[in-house]
Amino acid sequence: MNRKLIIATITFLIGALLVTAAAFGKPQACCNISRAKLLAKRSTQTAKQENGAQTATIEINSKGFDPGSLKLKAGVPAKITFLRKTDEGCAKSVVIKEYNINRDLPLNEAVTVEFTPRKGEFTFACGMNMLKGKLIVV
Ligand SMILES: [Cu+2]
Repeated sequence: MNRKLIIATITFLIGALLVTAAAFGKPQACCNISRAKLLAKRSTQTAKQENGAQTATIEINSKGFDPGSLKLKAGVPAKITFLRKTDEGCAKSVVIKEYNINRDLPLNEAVTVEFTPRKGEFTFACGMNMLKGKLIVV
């Protein structure tokens, strides 16, 4: 038997188990929103390319950040607008550590952050690092 294949299969099974455990694990106390609910609406959106810039809007609703992940192009200035539409939960600010961004998100007020992304994956999160979303830069 191919040993590499067996190891790959076992690794995959353990990974799948961990993901399942995370998805159905206990809700985090911080945000009053269960993990299952958070994962229910995890969509990916691609930023709109326009006049040498890229734009997108991320809402904060009862399900957390929506979309949960955003695809961006590396090296193109990005203007990402965050709009918090709920007083539920704790996403009253947004932090993108790698780009030194930390902004308050007043209720129903659009807040646009600007940065030029580099290749890689980056997390955006609430101020307590509980609610999270992902930037996928290619
Ligand atoms: Cu939080």
